[in-house]
Amino acid sequence: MTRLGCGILVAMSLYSIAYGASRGNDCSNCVDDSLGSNTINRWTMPLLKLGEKRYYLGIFFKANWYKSAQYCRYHGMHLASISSQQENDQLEKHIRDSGFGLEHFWTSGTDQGEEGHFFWMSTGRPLTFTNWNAGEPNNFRYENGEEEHCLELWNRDGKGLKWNDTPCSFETYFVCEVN
Ligand SMILES: [Ca+2]
Ligand SMILES: [Ca+2]
Repeated sequence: MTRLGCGILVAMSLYSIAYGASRGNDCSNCVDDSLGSNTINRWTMPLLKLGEKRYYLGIFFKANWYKSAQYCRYHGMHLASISSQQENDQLEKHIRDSGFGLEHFWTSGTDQGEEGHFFWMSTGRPLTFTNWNAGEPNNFRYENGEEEHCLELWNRDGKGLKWNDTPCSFETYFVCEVN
């Protein structure tokens, strides 16, 4: 056997030992096999199940909307979409209970495709339920010419995590979801 072939065999054996040993560990809060081949996520992504969905709060680093979306996709998820008051309230409570109620969080909402027409990038669907803060979305234009096209959750005035359109280049926390 070639050195390379031997190396692959050893790597595969180690993988199956590690994988096999962990199979007995029922990880109900983790991304499962059906989400793709990236099974390493089974043990690394703490997800919380709320209703039909499981959520991951991206609270260990801040990133712009694109990088946040990429991070969620890499881990078999999408940036979150919010389709009902109940879903909104559950997610808000989860964020607040986690101690991050005063932070900003990206969702998958955006009107980059057509100004003023927001949709959820995660599902391709237009917004059916909305929870905009007063005066939002205002598509504010900044000095550098950038306008607001990405939907964040933000407790702007102490009235809860309402929706706001903000520049997609803004770096903040984010919420990933998986069904
Ligand atoms: Ca906009
Ligand atoms: Ca705004």
